[in-house]
Amino acid sequence: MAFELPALPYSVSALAARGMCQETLELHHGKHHQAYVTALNGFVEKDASLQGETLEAIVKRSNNNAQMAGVFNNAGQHWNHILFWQNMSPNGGGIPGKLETKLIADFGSVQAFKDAFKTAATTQFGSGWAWLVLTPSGKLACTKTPNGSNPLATGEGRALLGCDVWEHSYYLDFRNRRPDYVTNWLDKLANYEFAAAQL
Ligand code: MN3
Repeated sequence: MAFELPALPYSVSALAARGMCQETLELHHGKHHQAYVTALNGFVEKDASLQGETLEAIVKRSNNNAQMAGVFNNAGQHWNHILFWQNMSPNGGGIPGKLETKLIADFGSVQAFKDAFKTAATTQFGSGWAWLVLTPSGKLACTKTPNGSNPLATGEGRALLGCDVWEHSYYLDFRNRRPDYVTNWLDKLANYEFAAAQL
């Protein structure tokens, strides 16, 4: 069974008032994410050993495998974007008490968490992702990965929030200003309800 582009959990114009315009979402979801899904399905069609495998299994198996770099890039990006759409909300930015308590316990303050996340996002050289993960030791941490990689591949923990810092994610709205995109993402777009539900 082929992999499919999931529908957005909101309309393409739903995030415009919060700093992500309709054109960004139309291109990012309808073109970029669709291209990863189409490419992944192309690899699966040509490799019987991938057929019937879950997306998670394909990401793990193709990680650090030079012969499967194309599979990994597209499977990783499909996994990352499925999470990314859920990681934003037209009512984003509000942090539920349960998550706020844990952020303060593990980072010292909500602002310290945001600073750490922003550092991860802005120091990722070139394309990639910034993450809030629940590490295997039970503590929250901010990490970053290049290109299509993710915490599932690196084993750094369960991804609670992932912010796409590829230029296609912010160039129409913020041009070259990645730090402004990330600050806005954390304050107005991030779906902390979703993150809290993963704890
Ligand atoms: Mn993207």
